[in-house]
Amino acid sequence: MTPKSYLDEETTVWSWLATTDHKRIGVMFFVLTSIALLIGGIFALLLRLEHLTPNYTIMSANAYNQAFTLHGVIMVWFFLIPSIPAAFGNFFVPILLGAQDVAFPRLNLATVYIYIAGAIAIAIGVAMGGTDTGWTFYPPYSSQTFSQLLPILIGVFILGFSTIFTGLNLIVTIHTLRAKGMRFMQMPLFVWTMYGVSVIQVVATPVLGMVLLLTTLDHGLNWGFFDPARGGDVVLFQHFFWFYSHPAVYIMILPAMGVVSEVIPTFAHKNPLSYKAIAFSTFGIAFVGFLTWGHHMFVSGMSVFDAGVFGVLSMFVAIFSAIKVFTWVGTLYKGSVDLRTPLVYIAAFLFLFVFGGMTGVAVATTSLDVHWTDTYFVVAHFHFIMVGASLTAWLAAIHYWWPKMTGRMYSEPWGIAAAVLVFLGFFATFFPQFLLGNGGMPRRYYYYPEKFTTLHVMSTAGSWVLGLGLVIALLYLAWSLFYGPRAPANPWGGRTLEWRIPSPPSRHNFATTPEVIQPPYDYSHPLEGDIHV
Ligand code: HEM
Ligand SMILES: [Cu+2]
Repeated sequence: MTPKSYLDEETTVWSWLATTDHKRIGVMFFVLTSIALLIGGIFALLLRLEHLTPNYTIMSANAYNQAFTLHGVIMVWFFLIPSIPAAFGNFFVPILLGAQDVAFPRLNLATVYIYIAGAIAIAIGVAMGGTDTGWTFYPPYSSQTFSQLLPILIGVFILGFSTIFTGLNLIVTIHTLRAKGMRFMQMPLFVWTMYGVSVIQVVATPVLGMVLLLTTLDHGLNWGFFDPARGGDVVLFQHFFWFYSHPAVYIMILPAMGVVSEVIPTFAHKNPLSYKAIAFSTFGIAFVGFLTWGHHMFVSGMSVFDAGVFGVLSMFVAIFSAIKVFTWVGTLYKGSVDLRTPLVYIAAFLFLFVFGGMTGVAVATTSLDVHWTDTYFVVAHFHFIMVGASLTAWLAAIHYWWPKMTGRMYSEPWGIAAAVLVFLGFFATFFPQFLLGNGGMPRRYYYYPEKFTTLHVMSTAGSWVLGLGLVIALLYLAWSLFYGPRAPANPWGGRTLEWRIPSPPSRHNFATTPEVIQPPYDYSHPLEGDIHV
């Protein structure tokens, strides 16, 4: 008799709340981060609606400041950072390694509750009146604002531990729980990016914790770490904050790159053009990512020499990213390409990531950045990467692994329709923002001059199309949960280990520990190759 699936084995609420199954924890994170996306998305739509006209449209200037602060805090820390590692990383890394669970299952469960505790602190802050500093919490404003900053700082501080423990767990899992015979160079590429991202999570997040703590002391107890009048240094905050937050943008993009590296070989039915190039460039990005934080501070008074060094180092990230892009495109080239929903999202990813990355190189050029910094140009740059690339890859991951996680198929025509709407809506929302920024529209401003109206209206209309695409995806996925056709074990003809076990998998994934003697992607052999499961 085949064992029951992880969904059917026990069905009580308690069996979920107290589970140590990495798959159920992954599903819980998927639900929690999706709720965060929904809330952050509603804020985004309201912000865009406010900018439909140059003056008051739906909210006061104060409410606008609060809305963009919460939008940023929720999207960065509650959605983007955990969205792939804590949900899909938790669910799939052990399976891709041939393991039964992560190394520390109870610590894994704790990360869920730490996340929820952080979210509760934020909710308390909002109930007390919210804050208006922006997600970057820059002093001196953050030391002096009368808004309710403390609960927000504490919420993000708590959440950081969830990120650190997820990273720790995945690192130990990758080192100790690989299947018999699986050497490092036989790990699937998604696992490599999870390894890189986990290292960043463990090394960088404590620096965020520290700077949040110092800001809490400055704001709450009137200490003076960042106050020059008392011997403090206001720019020191920016160094600490970006020492974390630049690597953090790679916490958001590396997992997306891992998804791309899985989806492309499966739907091109072809081995990655160079497994080593994709695996090693991950570490190039992770390492150089720690040396570039100063590019956020070109106008903070740093020397021309320092700015030049940070600018050039930043461009190395683009080299490693380009290695990946060429390898992915080379994998697709002459493959037998099956254009299904996940691959449509990946096509959008490739276009938008290259676009966003190129504008990254542009803003890393000091002389240009002096003109663009703190304008909508920067807003457009990072949304091209964080939404155009990371969110798009997250959507690809949902569709790619949906049959495995839920045991159901979704509607392919609806999937493709939603993907096209998401792409068009995204482009219409954010492309005009490059033009706005270049024309001189500053970020985080409530009022704007009449001459910017057309571009702002285009951007707002785009946000409705993007929102519509996401709502359609939500609807047909929810429908598929109950009425979708049953998924076979391997609907796409994938080669990695998750496709060798039933959909959905059983509680311990594998009946016997698999032995792996093949490289992870071996399209030169017929499907039932030499992997013994
Ligand atoms: C080719 C690689 C990249 C380069 C050279 C680059 C460069 C830059 C530079 C110079 C800035 C500062 C602009 C300014 O404030 O005036 C910036 C801002 C930003 N970038 Fe990138 N970037 C790259 C990729 C990425 C990626 C992959 C992400 C996210 C996943 C990202 C997210 C951000 C964010 C969030 C900000 C602005 C944060 C803020 O001020 O609120 N960038 N980037
Ligand atoms: Cu940066």
